[in-house]
Amino acid sequence: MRSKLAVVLVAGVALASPVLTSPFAPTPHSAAGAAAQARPAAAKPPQQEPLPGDFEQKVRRRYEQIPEPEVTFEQYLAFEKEEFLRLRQLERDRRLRYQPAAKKNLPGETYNPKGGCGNSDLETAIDATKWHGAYGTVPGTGNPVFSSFTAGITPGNSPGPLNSSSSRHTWVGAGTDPNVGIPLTGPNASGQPSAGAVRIGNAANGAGSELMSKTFVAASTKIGFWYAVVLNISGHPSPIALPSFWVRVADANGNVIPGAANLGNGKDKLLDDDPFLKINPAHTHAYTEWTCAQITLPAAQLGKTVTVQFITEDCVRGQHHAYAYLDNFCAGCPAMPRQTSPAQRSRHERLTGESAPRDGLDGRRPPPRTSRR
Ligand SMILES: [Ca+2]
Repeated sequence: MRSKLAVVLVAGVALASPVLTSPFAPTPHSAAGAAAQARPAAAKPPQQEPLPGDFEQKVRRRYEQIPEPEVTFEQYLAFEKEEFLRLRQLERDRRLRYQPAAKKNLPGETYNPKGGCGNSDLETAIDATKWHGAYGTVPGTGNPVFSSFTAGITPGNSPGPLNSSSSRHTWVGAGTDPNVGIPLTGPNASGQPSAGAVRIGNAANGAGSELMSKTFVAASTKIGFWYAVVLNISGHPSPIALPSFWVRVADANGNVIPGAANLGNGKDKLLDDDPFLKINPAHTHAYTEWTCAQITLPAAQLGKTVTVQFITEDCVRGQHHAYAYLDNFCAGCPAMPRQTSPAQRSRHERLTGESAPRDGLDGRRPPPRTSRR
């Protein structure tokens, strides 16, 4: 299994305390430090170079300090090894790093920064000249460090099994999700499931994070898109430990544009304990049906470079996955009720302790949340 737990783990190589002992612990990410420890004199490809002699010993020491490990030591070790090698490779070749606003093309991609709405319906394939892809891991802080992500759309248009950790950005045709029974593709103009979409992330564990993004010059302040989210119910109390889907809209400097994205809960992020998510009969996954959401840019962003990132994050403790489907980028959203009912607000406030938005729930009904695991 590929390491998705790894930033957390490899960060531990350079840190005195193991990140996984607490999802609240700060997790400075040090690919450079990890790579420096591992770099031998021989000029072999990074994957073929030996691991440090005490690698497994250190991993075991960190593993034994995890109060409630959610993976076996063998899984933990495999995660760490793979992530160590990934970061070592990134350190050797910086062109492999995810650079959302890069002016130079990335290896294997001929990305056009003015791609904008190109390949937005994803009907036949993912066009790697119109999308950026990347993957990494979720550190203990819960905040992915995108500069530590490896660029590329994988496997893209090749088969990508849902349960494979290597299926990070997978083109999917019409079908049904095996975990929650929703269509794999967003609606076409007739309102029926379309011929193709993309699945971001997978149903494998390991604290992985995947993203797809577009960087373009904003020609409109309104950008609609369709998404469906499937989040493995973690039962964890910490917001940063929860599987999530995040739509991050950033300006030309990479800073989040506040309030630009609203996933229907008044926020740009959905966590697995959001009371407005549906729950599958097996109570293993929280999910949304296909939903249209809209990005609203400030007028000051017109004519400027904007990056929209669709990000899935597994739980940082390593056992619970997150994935999402995306379709119809740049589509307009049909008119939908934007008023939240008093009953919805009441339930939201009772379950979350937070004030419920009055205009952002899109008529979604809070599901029963009496059984979690
Ligand atoms: Ca489609």
